[in-house]
Amino acid sequence: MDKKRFPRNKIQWIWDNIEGLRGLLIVAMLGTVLYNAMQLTVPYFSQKIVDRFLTGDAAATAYESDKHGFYSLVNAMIGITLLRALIVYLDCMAYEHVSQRALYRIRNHLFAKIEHQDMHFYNEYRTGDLMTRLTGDLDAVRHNIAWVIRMIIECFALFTAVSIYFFSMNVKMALCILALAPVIFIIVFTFRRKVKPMHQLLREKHSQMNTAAQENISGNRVVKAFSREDYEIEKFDKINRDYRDTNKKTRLVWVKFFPFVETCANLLPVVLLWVGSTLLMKDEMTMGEFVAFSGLMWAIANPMRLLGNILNEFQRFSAAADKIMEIYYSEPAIVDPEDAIDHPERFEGKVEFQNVSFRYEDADLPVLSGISFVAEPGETVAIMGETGCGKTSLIQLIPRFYEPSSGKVLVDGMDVSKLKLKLLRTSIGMATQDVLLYSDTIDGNIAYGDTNITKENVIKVARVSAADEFISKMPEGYDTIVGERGVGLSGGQKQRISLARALAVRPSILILDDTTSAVDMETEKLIQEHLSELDFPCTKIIIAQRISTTKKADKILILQDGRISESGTHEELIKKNGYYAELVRLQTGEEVIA
Ligand code: DGT
Ligand code: MG
Repeated sequence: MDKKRFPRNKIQWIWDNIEGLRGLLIVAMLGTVLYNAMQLTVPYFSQKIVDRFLTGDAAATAYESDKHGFYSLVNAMIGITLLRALIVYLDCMAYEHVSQRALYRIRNHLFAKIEHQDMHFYNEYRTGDLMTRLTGDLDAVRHNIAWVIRMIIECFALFTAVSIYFFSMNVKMALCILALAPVIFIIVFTFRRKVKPMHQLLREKHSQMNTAAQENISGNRVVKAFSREDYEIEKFDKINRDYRDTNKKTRLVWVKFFPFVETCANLLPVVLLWVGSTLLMKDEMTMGEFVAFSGLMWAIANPMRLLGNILNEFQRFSAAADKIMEIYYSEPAIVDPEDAIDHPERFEGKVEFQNVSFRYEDADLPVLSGISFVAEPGETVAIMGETGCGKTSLIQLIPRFYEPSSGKVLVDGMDVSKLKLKLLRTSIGMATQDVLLYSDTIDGNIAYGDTNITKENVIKVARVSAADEFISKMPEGYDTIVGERGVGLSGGQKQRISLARALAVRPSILILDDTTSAVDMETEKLIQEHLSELDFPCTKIIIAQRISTTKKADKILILQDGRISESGTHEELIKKNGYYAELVRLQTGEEVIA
C-alpha cells in the first residue's frame, strides 16, 4: 500500500494545498536565506575590527585616529543583529501561518473524503487508523512545512553562503575545511536509507496503538461486563511497549551514525588550527581572516549535525504523507453516474428487485441470489428469515450502499444506479439495525435528516414512533442531551428515536431493520398502527422477527440462504405450511390450520 502511486508527488501535493499562500511561503523561504546570509556579517565586521584596530601595523594608533570608523562598525554589528532577530521572528510566523492553513485545508478535505466513502471503505479501514491520519499524521505534515522546509533552506543557505565567503577569503583554507563535507553526505544518506522503513513501521505501530485505545473506549461496556479490564490493560501495555521500542529503535539509528558526524564536525577546528597556523606563519592569511574562519566554523558544523535530524523528520513526514494521500486521492466506487437522473417530484415509492445477486467484495460466496420482488407504492413488505440469511444486505442495496453483483434494483421503475445518489438517499428513511445517535439533544437527533423541521413535526413523528411519552417524561424533554451512541437511553428507546428520525424526512420509502425488536409487544402494536396511518404516502420495507410485526404486511418475504423461499400474505404463507407457518406455531404456540 505504501508503494501506491499518487497523481501528485508529496511536494506538489503540499503546493496544491497552500494555494493563496504560495507567495508568502516563497517570501518566507527567501527570508530564511536572508537571515542566514546575515549571519556572515558579524564575523565580517569582526574581521574588519581585528585587522584594523587590534592587529596590523597601525593598530596602536588606529582607534585614536578613527574612533568614528570603530563605532560605526560596532553599531552596524548591533543593528544587523537586531534586524536579523526581527526577520527570524517574522519568518517563523510566516511558516507557521502557511503550515496551519495547509493543515486546516488538508484535514477538511480528508474529512470530506472519509464522509463520502462507501461502506466497503469503512469495512476496510479501522477507526483508530483513520483518526491517526486525521491527527498525528497530519501533524507530521504541518511540522514538515513549519520546520523541515525551513531547516533544509537554513542549512543549505548557511552552508553555501559560508562556503562562498570562505573561498573569497582564502581558497586553501576553504578547501581544507570543506573536504570533510562529502564524508558527511555519505554518512547521512546511508542513514536515510536505514531509517526510512523504520518510520513506516513506527507509523503503523502508532496507528495500532490508537486503534487499540479507540476500540477499548468504544467497547468499554463489554470490557466491564466481562471484567476484562486487567486483560485489556495488559494488552494495551504490550502494544504501547511495542510502539515505544520501535520509537526507540528509530531514534537509535541516528545515535549510531551521530558519532561519525560529530567526529567530522569536531575535526573542523583542528583542521582550522593546523592549516590556519601554517598559513598565518607563511603570511598567506591575516589574523582577521583567521578570526572570521574560526567565528564561522559553527555555520559549517551545525548543518552537518542537523542534517540527520532533518532527514529523520522528513522520513516521518514521508511515511505520514503516504497514509494521508492514500485517503486524499481515494475515490468512492459508488458515485453519481454521468447524466444522473434528477427527479424533481417525490418518488411514488415503488421498489423492485429484478433477479438480484450480491456478494461482498471480500467474501467468496454470494449473500443473495436471484432475488426478485416488487413493493408497490404504499405497500408494506416484510422480510423475515433466520439470522445471517441476508436481510440487512438486501435492504442496503436500495439506498445503493452496495451495488448488486448482477440484476437490478429499481425505484419507481428507474435503476437506482442511474439516479442521483443524494436524491435517492434523501427519499429513503432508514432505521438501521445498530442504532447510532449523536451526542446532541433528542430533538437534534430526530431532526438530523431535515434540520428545517418544525418542533411540532418532531413531536408528531415522535408520537408515531411511540417515543413522545418517554421523551416528555424526561426532565428536559426534547432538549435532553443524549451521550455518544445514545448513552442514557434504553435499547427500545433508542430504536424509537431512530424510527422518529427516519420518519422525520417524510420518506417515500421507509426501511426498518429490526427497529422494534427491543420494544415491548404493546408499544410495538401501537407503532404498527401508527405506521399504517402515516399522513404521507410511503412504501415500507420492514425486517422483523416477530409475526406480530409482519402479520398485516401486504407481502411477506422469507429469506433462506440468500434466496426468497416463500412469499405472500400471512394467510397465503400459513397455507403453504412452510417456514413461516412453523414460525407462527413457534411464536404463538397455536396450531395453525394449513
Ligand atoms: P440478522 O441481522 O442477524 O438477522 O442477519 P441478516 O439477515 O441481516 O444478515 P446480513 O445481511 O447482515 O448478513 C448476511 C451474511 O453476510 C452473513 O453471513 C454475514 C455476511 N456479511 C454481512 N456484512 C458483511 C460485510 O460487510 N462483509 C462481508 N464480507 N460479509 C458480510
Ligand atoms: Mg440484519
